[in-house]
Amino acid sequence: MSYFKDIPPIQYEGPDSDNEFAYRHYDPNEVVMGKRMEDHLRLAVAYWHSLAYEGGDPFGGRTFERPWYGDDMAAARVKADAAFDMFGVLNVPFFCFHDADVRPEGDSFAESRRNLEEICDVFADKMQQTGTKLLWGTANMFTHRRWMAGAATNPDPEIFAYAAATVKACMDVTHRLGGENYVLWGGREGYESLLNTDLTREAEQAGAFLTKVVDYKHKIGFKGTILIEPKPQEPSKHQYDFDVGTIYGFLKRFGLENEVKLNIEQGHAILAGHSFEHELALAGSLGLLGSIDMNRNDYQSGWDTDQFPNNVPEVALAYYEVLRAGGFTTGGTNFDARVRRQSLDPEDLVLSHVGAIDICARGLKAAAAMLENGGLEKMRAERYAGWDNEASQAMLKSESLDQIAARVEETNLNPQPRSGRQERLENWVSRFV
Ligand code: XUL
Ligand code: CO
Repeated sequence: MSYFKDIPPIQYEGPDSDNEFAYRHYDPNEVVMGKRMEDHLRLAVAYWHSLAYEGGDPFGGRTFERPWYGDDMAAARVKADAAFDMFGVLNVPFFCFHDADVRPEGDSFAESRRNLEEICDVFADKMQQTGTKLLWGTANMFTHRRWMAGAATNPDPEIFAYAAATVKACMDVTHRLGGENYVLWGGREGYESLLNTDLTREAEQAGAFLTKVVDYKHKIGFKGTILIEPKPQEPSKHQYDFDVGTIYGFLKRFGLENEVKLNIEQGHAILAGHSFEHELALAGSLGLLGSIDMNRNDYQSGWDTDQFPNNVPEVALAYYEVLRAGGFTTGGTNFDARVRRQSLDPEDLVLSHVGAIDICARGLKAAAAMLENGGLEKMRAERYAGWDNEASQAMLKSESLDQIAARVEETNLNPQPRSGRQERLENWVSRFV
């Protein structure tokens, strides 16, 4: 009997519906800027938060009671049944998982790999039956104690080897399941103390590791995108994949900037001292925008609280940058979000997603309306219009510092500041959100 048996499939009923179990704004078939909303958002449920998380926090353990908790293959199968029931209730097209979310750890590497492959056989059947697709797969190289000092950046080469074998196994199943991306988030790729850390070696190890991942992708003919997920801290005090700008420098250093893109998460952007839209805009401008992990942090606590998004203006500015960058290709919107530990019921798991999906739909529609109106781009173009002539371009490309200085004196240049119009632009945005 399904864990979600009392919950009807969630359908679009429009903004006036007062049915809790309905979408008010997410209509998969509604066409926004020439594309179905489902194809824009490419929504995914995160297996770890909705199926594997047990309600623990640093001060207390499991609060949830789910019939699939357990560390054997039988439990993993019950969990898979519940997962696909939930995807069906929500009518989301994608899911994402780590190896550790879906299979029990074995007594050896080979047994862990076989467990993973066996569960992925179950997934393959269910995906075929339901049409649910895999947005991305990934390896959990942060929970088990072996990873405490990092995976690729570990001081111990045996851990590097174990990490390489782990990623190979996860890429293999991702490839087999038709996954559209493969994600690397390096929660322990960083350090606790600089006193015991060789930064130079660790960066070389990370570069060598990622190069092997990219080579392997080509070797097996995986057509998806390799994505790195930036985050500045937590669990490590300092993490190497700090933010978009930092990863760009890393990719350039190892010649991988055309091979790897980014999976950008709202809460991680905030931890790095940026806004989500900043990280998305920068990734878009560098050609690195791959996919997003949608959530929100608690703005007071300063932790990565992985809550469901509930702020349309913020989400609208995020999708504005996604649309401006041309929208998702292999990427999508993964809800890297979990219910609070007091939210015990199956309804909580489902309705948390329903609310978040509606927020994303509203954000997307507002973003599309802003882009179609063109007001922001027009004001921006006007602000930089001085650069759109030959003389300005010549200054950038060919004039030397002393030539520019001479011209400034010859023409008695006396530039006058102009308004940045920030509040007018904020007012403009408010009309759409
Ligand atoms: C951790 C986080 C991860 C990655 C995948 O903060 O976001 O769940 O998304 O490993
Ligand atoms: Co994430």
